[in-house]
Amino acid sequence: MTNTLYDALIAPHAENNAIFLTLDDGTDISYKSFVSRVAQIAHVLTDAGIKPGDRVVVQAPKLMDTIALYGACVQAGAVYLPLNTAYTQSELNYFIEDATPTLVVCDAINEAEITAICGGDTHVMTLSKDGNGSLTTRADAQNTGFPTVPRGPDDLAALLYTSGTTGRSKGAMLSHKNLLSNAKSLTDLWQITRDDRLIHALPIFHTHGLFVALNTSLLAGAQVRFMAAFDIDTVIDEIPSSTLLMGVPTFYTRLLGDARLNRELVKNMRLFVSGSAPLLAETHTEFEDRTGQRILERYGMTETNMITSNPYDGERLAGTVGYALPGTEVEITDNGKPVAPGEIGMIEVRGDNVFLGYRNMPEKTAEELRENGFFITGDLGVKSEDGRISIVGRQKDLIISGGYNIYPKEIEDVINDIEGVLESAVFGVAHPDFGESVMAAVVLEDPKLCAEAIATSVEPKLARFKHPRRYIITDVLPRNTMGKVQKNVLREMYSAIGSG
Ligand code: MCA
Ligand code: AMP
Repeated sequence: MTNTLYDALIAPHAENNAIFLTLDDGTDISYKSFVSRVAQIAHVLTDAGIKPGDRVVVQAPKLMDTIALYGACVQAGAVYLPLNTAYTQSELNYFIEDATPTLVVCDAINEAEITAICGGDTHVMTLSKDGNGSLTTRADAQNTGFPTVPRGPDDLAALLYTSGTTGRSKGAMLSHKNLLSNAKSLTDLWQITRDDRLIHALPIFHTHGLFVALNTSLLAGAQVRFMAAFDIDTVIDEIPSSTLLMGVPTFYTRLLGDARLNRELVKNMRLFVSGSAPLLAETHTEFEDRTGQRILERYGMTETNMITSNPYDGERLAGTVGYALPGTEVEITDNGKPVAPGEIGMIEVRGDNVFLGYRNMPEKTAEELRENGFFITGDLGVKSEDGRISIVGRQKDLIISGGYNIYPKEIEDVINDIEGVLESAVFGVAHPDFGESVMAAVVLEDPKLCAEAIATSVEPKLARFKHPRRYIITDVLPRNTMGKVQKNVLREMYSAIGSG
């Protein structure tokens, strides 16, 4: 019996003594010991009664055991559901209610809160920043061999929530095939091998840090310098002994802001990859001038994994996201009909990388995933004669701040619920570090309400990175003749004052 992802990513390393992870304290974790740890945690899962297809919610720090827990879910046939560690209790409430997990793994500091949300039906185990917790204690006592649960290509491997334009997060259901096909395409295209050493400074609760970075490393047997978070000094220190960096544009603007970045520093680096947000052409050019290396920009989504990439060998063009990945079709359409090269349209994508649908949301799934298999991304693009894609805008109302996606509707709903608020519009303005940052224009019903009071009400409801950095109290929101709020006008009006 086979297990699509486990057999490809983890099983081959059972006797591999090479280093998989190097942690911040200098500890090396071999591939072989990682495989054993995965098995130990898989035992913990089945001992807790987890069955194939059950969801395991994970809001845990970035640790070796957190990745082993991902591997264990794959091996035990469970569905891995990672959550941003910044999410508040009220955000967690929704995810837990929607996903109905059998187990939630969290930092011990959140255990009481999460146990209260779960009620009695769900197991709660802990995994804290120091690496201790009830999950690890249980795992330590387990056998290092585990009978892998069979799972096929179309079985669910992960459920990743992505905020929506309607304000409600949608659980994107990703199959073993979705994840493996993408990992294979990227590993081939970017020529990742066991000789590589990846600087891993991304969070592991999103596609970029979890699947793009770790699935490709596992597939290739590469070494990973596993950092708890992005820290400029650590990254600079590790560059000379590494070959690969995957990051969001903020990583690159921060590197450019550091005088130590030069040709000599990066001479052993083979590839710098950027994604999750638009990389400014000037960042691309400045990086090449300083280092002699051209950043490779790629484009993806939670629902589709990676869609396009600039070539490894060949022209990496600033301001473009490259060609459709092998096995992935990309069309630029007008209402589903392909438009001519050079014309702007909706980016649609089809392939083994495209998810199965949104959990519990058949109508949303039908709206965004066509019967012919094409997924409507909400991004606007153009395709050149030779198939190179450039993203020129977004039809969806979305702010990308430091690589995190923030949907204005979700924030507007929270602000509009505050007593004394008539209406609000949340929009993004340019930010030198994060690319974009969040601002809110608010029309009051109660003139006594002030920006500080609104901020205080928003605070416990939304993760910190979603908080508007500035509130503008205004008499009226600019609207077009259809009555739609003109966010471009707000952006123009308030860009100059900045978001603070
Ligand atoms: C942190 N803060 C932020 C952000 N990050 N605010 C807005 N946007 C952000 N991205 C706030 C914190 O709440 C805190 O606020 C203050 O900044 C400092 O927090 P700290 O954690 O120290 O920040 P940092 O270390 O400077 O983090 C910036 C970062 C990080 C390294 C750019 O945000 C990051 O790792 N981003 C990557 C996100 C990512 O992986 N995206 C991929 C999504 P205060 O001080 O006020 O309390 S996957 C995806 O998009 C698709 C599929 C794709 O194509 O990849
Ligand atoms: P997520 O909701 O985290 O899945 O983010 C997906 C969105 O991030 C895409 O729909 C794009 O709008 C954006 N994105 C990802 N990569 C890029 C890129 N290289 N350039 C511009 N936007 C990007």
